[in-house]
Amino acid sequence: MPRITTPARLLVILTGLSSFLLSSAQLSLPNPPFLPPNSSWGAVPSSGGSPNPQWTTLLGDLLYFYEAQRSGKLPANKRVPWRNDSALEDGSDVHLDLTGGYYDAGDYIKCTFPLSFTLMSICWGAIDYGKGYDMTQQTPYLDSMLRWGLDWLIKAHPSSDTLYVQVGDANIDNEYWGGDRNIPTNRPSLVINDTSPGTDAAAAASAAFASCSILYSNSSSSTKSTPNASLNLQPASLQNASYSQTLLKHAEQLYYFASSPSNQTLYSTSVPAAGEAYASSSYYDDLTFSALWLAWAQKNATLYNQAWGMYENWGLGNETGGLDGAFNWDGKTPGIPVLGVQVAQVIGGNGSKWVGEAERYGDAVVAGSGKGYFTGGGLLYYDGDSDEASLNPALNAAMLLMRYAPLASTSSKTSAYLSFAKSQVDYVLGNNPMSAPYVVGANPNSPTNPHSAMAAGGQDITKIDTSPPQEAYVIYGAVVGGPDKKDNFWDIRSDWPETEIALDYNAPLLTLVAAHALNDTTDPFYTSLQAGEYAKRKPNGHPCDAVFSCVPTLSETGKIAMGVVLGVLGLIVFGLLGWWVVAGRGGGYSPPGYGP
Ligand SMILES: *[C@@H]1O[C@H](CO)[C@@H](O)[C@H](O)[C@H]1NC(C)=O
Ligand SMILES: *[C@@H]1O[C@H](CO)[C@@H](O)[C@H](O)[C@H]1NC(C)=O
Ligand SMILES: *[C@@H]1O[C@H](CO)[C@@H](O)[C@H](O)[C@H]1NC(C)=O
Ligand SMILES: *[C@@H]1O[C@H](CO)[C@@H](O)[C@H](O)[C@H]1NC(C)=O
Ligand SMILES: *[C@@H]1O[C@H](CO)[C@@H](O)[C@H](O)[C@H]1NC(C)=O
Ligand SMILES: *[C@@H]1O[C@H](CO)[C@@H](O)[C@H](O)[C@H]1NC(C)=O
Ligand SMILES: *[C@@H]1O[C@H](CO)[C@@H](O)[C@H](O)[C@H]1NC(C)=O
Ligand SMILES: *[C@@H]1O[C@H](CO)[C@@H](O)[C@H](O)[C@H]1NC(C)=O
Ligand SMILES: *[C@@H]1O[C@H](CO)[C@@H](O)[C@H](O)[C@H]1NC(C)=O
Ligand SMILES: *[C@@H]1O[C@H](CO)[C@@H](O)[C@H](O)[C@H]1NC(C)=O
Ligand SMILES: CC(=O)N[C@H]1CO[C@H](CO)[C@@H](O)[C@@H]1O
Repeated sequence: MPRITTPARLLVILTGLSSFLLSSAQLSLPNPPFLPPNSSWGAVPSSGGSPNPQWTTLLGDLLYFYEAQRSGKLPANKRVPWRNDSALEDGSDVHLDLTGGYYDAGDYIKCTFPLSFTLMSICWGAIDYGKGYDMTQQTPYLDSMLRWGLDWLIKAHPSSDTLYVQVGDANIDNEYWGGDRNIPTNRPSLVINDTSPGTDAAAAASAAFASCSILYSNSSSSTKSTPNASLNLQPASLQNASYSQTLLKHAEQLYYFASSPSNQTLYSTSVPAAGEAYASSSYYDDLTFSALWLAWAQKNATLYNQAWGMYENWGLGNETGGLDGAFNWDGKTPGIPVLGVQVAQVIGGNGSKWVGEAERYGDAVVAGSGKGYFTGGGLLYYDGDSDEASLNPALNAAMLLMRYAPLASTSSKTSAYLSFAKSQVDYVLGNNPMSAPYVVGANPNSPTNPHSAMAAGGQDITKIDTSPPQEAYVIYGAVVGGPDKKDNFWDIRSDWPETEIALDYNAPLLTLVAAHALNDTTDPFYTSLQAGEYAKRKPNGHPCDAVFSCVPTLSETGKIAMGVVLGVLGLIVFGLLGWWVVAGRGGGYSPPGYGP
């Protein structure tokens, strides 16, 4: 620890004071602060009540995670004791202040595209389930979380057609495994602009600004989007009209930048280095989604109608349009009709076409008949999208259908959507074949090896799993990637597809938990899980995924089993051949299993 001289002390006090003054623009934070209790607390059933103390704590933990991910100069009243100021030079390469914001995941890059999705998702949830934040006294932390992201996004958008899409180099970053005091300083600032445009990134940032602008506006007139007042859907109490206007201005500029006809291209095409971490596969979904958000923020019927036109012209409801796929930072299509129904109600438009699309999506999800299907343990799984971070597509679908449920055309759809949403939340909170709640620090069976360079406390990238044997810090409230498609989870620190943590992983659970906090007196599933349950079920070895390849090595028993299978197959083939000869079929021959 360096000796602090008196002038330096004064500087520390002054900096502390200025960050106090800055933070006074937001809601004042509770004193004493909310701090996560240790994991033992999550194994003690509560006595219920409203709000239920276990849901209250979980909501607090999920927000606390974002505080652990903060970049830049941290305020004097920071709650995560093991975090330090970091990346204080960000933006210096382009003579801008791009310090602040959030580290994306278990590493130290800052990525605008998934951050935008995260902020949009959280603001959407807080517009509708805001009472959950209010009742649990978490609204000041929600405000602080959102402003830490939005204030950075404002800095990243210094003029109408300029948006910084990434700070840091994914390749340099991938080679660094260590704490927040020695982050490699070569952190380029990557930008889109008129000559180097990015429709998807600009539209996604516009959606973040627009949705949060609605949340911050005095929205009693903006958010009347539920037919049923007893559902208690209302925004969190953090309104600030001038902040809302600022956010709206950024949303408008970015939407017009994104939708300018001559500037439509993927940001990963214009700025390939930024695409290495989060390249999106299409910008049609982003543009349509952001048109709806801006239509809501501006109460703009013209834009609302244009959004339907985009949806149709670009075939977003068609087979390749993404409606039967996952909702996430890349695929926004499933969110579009759900939002469309809400916007129709706010601006008095005809939402019946959106209702049809939303229910086509919702019915396929609950039946497992779209691209998503259910694992043996009951998790919604999309091959491809779920192979890395399996919980995220499931939670995003649950969030969408919970929100849509009260707007559904029949009460049986309402209850099917709600029970689907509950099943996914229960799974994530421990009602799964591993008996593992996938939120760090929530219960003794929670993961203890999240892939987070800053929480791990290691310095040696070749010894991620063993150095140190136990992670240095508990990154409370972090949702990990999740199990494989057989519901197996290994809790291996280097295995980022299963154990990494990320801004967008927490977002849908935050909304789902806010809804439980306002409306569920019974505990989250995990209070029924006592220490040692996961240890009993933890599989041996390692998963087969992007980190661990599984070249088949046959054990003796495996060879015997294979011999039996081959023998049986041989008999079947032999029998079929005989049948084929007897039946006098000619033409080609497809071995069993290779037919159309
Ligand atoms: C509203 O937000 C702005 C911008 O952050 C801030 O300057 C102002 O103090 C806030 N107003 C209130 C009443 O909190
Ligand atoms: C967890 O916290 C409780 C109460 O604060 C304390 O009694 C217990 O020893 C702690 N357990 C662990 C494992 O730190
Ligand atoms: C923050 O700094 C302290 C020393 O002041 C150090 O012990 C800790 O590990 C640092 N945190 C991280 C995440 O590197
Ligand atoms: C856009 O950004 C690129 C760097 O990525 C820069 O070379 C170019 O001059 C910028 N164009 C404008 C119009 O600012
Ligand atoms: C919001 O508007 C309602 C009436 O529509 C008013 O009663 C309330 O005071 C306003 N709140 C704020 C924070 O402006
Ligand atoms: C409103 O929702 C509540 C709770 O789900 C339900 O009991 C009630 O019947 C609903 N009312 C209408 C008019 O849909
Ligand atoms: C609250 O819970 C009840 C019973 O589970 C459910 O019918 C109702 O729709 C829920 N309300 C919200 C806003 O989710
Ligand atoms: C509504 O959207 C249209 C189309 O983008 C735009 O031309 C118009 O200025 C917007 N109206 C308002 C009030 O913002
Ligand atoms: C989407 O499907 C509709 C009807 O099935 C068809 O008319 C339209 O051409 C398709 N759009 C695209 C972009 O494929
Ligand atoms: C809404 O649109 C649908 C078809 O798109 C139409 O059948 C229905 O009559 C319209 N409803 C109203 C109230 O205009
Ligand atoms: C690459 C490209 O077409 N850039 C254009 C984007 O739009 C602005 C006007 O809005 C033009 O000036 C750029 O040439």
